Amino acid sequence: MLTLLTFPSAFGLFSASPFCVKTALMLQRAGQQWQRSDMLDPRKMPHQKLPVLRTPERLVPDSDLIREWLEAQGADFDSGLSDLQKAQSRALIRMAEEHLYFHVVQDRWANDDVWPILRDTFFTVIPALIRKPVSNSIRKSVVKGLAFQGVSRFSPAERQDRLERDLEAISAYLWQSPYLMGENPTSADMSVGPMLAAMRATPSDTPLTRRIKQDKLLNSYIDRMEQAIPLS
Ligand SMILES: N[C@@H](CCC(=O)N[C@@H](CS)C(=O)NCC(=O)O)C(=O)O
Repeated sequence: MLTLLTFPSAFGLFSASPFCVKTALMLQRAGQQWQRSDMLDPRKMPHQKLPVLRTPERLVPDSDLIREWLEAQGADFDSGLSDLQKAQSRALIRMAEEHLYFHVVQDRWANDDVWPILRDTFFTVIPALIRKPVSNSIRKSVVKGLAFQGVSRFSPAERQDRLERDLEAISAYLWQSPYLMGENPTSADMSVGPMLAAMRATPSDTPLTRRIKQDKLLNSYIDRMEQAIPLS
């Protein structure tokens, strides 16, 4: 059986990581027999990140490479889509994973209100005595990564504006149909849905959680996705 190495469930989601949720959705959709194995420290993994799929032959890192592996086994997440829709889908996936994702990280790791909740969710396995210094040093490196990536260099208003433009682009699709590419969930939904769900689930009242929670269209889309491909 396939094993999905994933960050544990958190904030009411299958996993704190939208990439792990995406991969679980793809495994379900592909009709594979699989089980989850929770992990908190990915440093021994091929990319030092999760998700990773353990197949009978090897460890497959990265949700996109896992997608390719599943497609090589016969999965077709974009069945019936035109070449143009597949191209749009690729762009939406990149927007979610290479832009929106960093706003989720910023919201969770750089926010002093969220941090104590995050620390007590993610770092419980670290002995209480050293939990604070160890988790603070991990936080420091994540925050440094956000500065390197660039998202934390924008003012809150500029960040909100960048987000707004992406959310409007996603909404433009969802005004047309229940899922991004039509009547059924496809690969774009498996990236964008979990990313929006992660934004909504951050355990604090932030401009981003508020923005998503107040948006009927996006909220109902997140719920629809969760119901369309249930993850136990
Ligand atoms: N491109 C990767 C991104 C995965 C990723 O960023 N995973 C994060 C969690 S959401 C991670 O493992 N972070 C741990 C770290 O960077 O140390 C994918 O699509 O799987």
